[in-house]
Amino acid sequence: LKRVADDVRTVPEEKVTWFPRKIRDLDRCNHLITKFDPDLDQDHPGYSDKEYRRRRASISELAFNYKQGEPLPRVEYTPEEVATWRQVYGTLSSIYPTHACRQFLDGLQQLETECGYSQDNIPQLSDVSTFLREKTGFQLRPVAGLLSARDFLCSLAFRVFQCTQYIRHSSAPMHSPEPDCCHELLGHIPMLADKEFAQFSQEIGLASLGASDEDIERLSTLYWFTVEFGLCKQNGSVKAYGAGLLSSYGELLYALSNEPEYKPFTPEEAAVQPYQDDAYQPVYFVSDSFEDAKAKLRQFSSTIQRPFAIRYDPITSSLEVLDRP
Ligand code: HBI
Ligand code: FE
Repeated sequence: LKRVADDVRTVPEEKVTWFPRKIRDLDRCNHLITKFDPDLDQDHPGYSDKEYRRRRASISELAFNYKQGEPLPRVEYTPEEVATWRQVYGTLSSIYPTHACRQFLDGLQQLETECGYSQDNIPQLSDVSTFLREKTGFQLRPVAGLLSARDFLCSLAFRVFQCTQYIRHSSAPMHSPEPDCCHELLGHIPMLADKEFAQFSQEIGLASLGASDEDIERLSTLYWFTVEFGLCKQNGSVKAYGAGLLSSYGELLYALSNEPEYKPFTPEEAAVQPYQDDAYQPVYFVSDSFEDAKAKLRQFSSTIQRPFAIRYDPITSSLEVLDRP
């Protein structure tokens, strides 16, 4: 492998989709999918609540204006917002001990003792980011809503998790059609405090860089059935590690009942499994362990064809792009 000099490219540039090379490039990775946002989605619980929409827009504005390296914006949540959080936190916490995997429970406990997680406090992204950096090197950046799969995945390559900061509508504390801070802070963050899982997430991100649209589709489906809705075996029983499950009381109960279909996790199958993003999953994939999921994923990533290889440099948080021989 030799380094690709910028002036003597052997890879025809126009054939490869642009992708971020350094962490600051993530300032350009902010393309939103608006289909579930309350200004456009008539089924959003906040659709007819002007005040809610204004509030959500003002919190999203903080994310639109954010540039890599700036301090993460802090939000002073209203008593109504904290009450919504309290209800979500309290309800979910009651079933975590029986339904969540060990890594999640460990992470959440650390967040409670070290990072201000509690029913009465919506944690600030800034504090959570400091916490995660120390645990796994992950950091947060604020995002204004549901991001395109390509932009969402590529940030993971840099161990950056794009995190919404507004909260769901108070009329529907148990469900949000779009990601909100309950989904991110309760569903995703505890898992990102786990070293194995952090590495697993980064590897999906690295595999996405410069990938074709078809491969992005496969990777985001794979992400959906693992990071969002994955189950794993632990001490002989099945537990949840997916954030979509760990932030949804109804689906968490459903996923671990005897109703749904289970399949043993294989990336090849999970990457092409059809699903709807507004209903319970038709099937859940069960991994034997994280080690196992990661090994299988690594093998799968190597089947994604790219005319170059990529090396991540954690010291500079940047990518080296290498020619294939
Ligand atoms: N955007 N803000 C945000 N949060 C997510 O969890 C998220 C996203 N965009 C896409 C996505 N998740 C995934 O489901 C895959 O499409 C990559
Ligand atoms: Fe998510």
